[in-house]
Amino acid sequence: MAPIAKEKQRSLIDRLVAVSGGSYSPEERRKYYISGPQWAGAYEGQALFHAPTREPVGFEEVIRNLGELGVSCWATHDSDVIGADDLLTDRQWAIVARIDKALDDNGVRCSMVTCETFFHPVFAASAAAEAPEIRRYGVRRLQNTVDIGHALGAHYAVYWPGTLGYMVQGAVEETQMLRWFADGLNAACKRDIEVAREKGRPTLKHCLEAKPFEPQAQIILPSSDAMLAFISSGLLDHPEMVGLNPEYLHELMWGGAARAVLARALLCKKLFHFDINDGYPLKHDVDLGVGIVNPLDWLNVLVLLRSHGYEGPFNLDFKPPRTTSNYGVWKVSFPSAVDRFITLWNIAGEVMEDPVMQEAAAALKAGGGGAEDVDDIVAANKELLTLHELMGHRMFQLLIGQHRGRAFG
Ligand code: GLT
Ligand code: MN
Ligand code: MN
Repeated sequence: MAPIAKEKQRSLIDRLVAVSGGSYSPEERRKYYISGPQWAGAYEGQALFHAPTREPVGFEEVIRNLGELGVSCWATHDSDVIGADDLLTDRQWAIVARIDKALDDNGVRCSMVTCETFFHPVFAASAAAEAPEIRRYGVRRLQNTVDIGHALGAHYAVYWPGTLGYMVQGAVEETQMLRWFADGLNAACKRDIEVAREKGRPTLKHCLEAKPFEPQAQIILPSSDAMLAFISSGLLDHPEMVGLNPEYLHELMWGGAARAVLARALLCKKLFHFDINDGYPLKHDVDLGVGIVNPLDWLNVLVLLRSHGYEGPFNLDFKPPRTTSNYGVWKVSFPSAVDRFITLWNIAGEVMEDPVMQEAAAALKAGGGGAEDVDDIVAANKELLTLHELMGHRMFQLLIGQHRGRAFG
């Protein structure tokens, strides 16, 4: 093939996207509670060993593109949209007004706000650091994010505590740090109750998000389960307002089974919000688009969530790869992630109705019959238990459409 001239590359992308097909209309996409975070749309490709590969984009551009694609909601950190010098000043409200207008103009809602307590140097030792002035500043930022959330009509606040832990052991006392972390959350909930009352709005759902090993520190709340224990530790004034925002990849990162993590959160009634993406077990937080690495596992996750009536947001917390251009972020990254999600959601519905899956599950639960002696129990279930593997294969068939007659000659 001859080299593709620069000016022909976008039309090549457009043509191959069209030939690939399988995309949903913006109206169809809007039926789902999907949010696009500012930091995903604006991610420039930078990382510890990586320079940016894309140009900066502001919230107007992100919100406009989400509106055009049919992503119904937008989410942001306070500092994604308001510079450190403007935060906590009157100037921030002029920016909030511009955001509100952009949302309105593009038919997008703000679903979630999150306070950045990990990037700025003031949080080098976390927002629950020893010095009281750091913690006081952290509380002001948390409460201010609650105010911004109410001003923008959000229903969720997310907390990823970043370096809540230590790089060097010995200086930090973990129980104390956890108490200080709880103080911050308590202050956020208190402020929320006041503002919600003033505005006649429901309080926000406050969602903790775990990440096991990033950034370079020992994390003291490394997993969703650790956070569940923290919520019921007695340190929180309003544990009923606090739940989880698990992230699919963060659970894979520690070698967990995302579906089992979600099941535990569901049982505790703490699955408030869900960050959807993909990546590889026991590796870095690469944040690839949902379903691009582990579609079968994702199908299983969505079967669980559909069968338990999860109604919270699905937040596209992914990072378009460094090899994708600014144009590609909106032409390929976002629409393809949303469309894989919707397709997997629909296939999950087919799994739930599939007669093979239903009959196999029912047969396993029926067991082999009234044997009591241990050898008889083993014998009574021996053939039945082969159904586990058959069900796994059936999931694969459902994923690739063989149940609809797709065949390879
Ligand atoms: C950070 C993290 C994400 C969180 C964001 C919310 S911050 O980008 O890697 O998983 O969801 O604060
Ligand atoms: Mn996340
Ligand atoms: Mn991540």
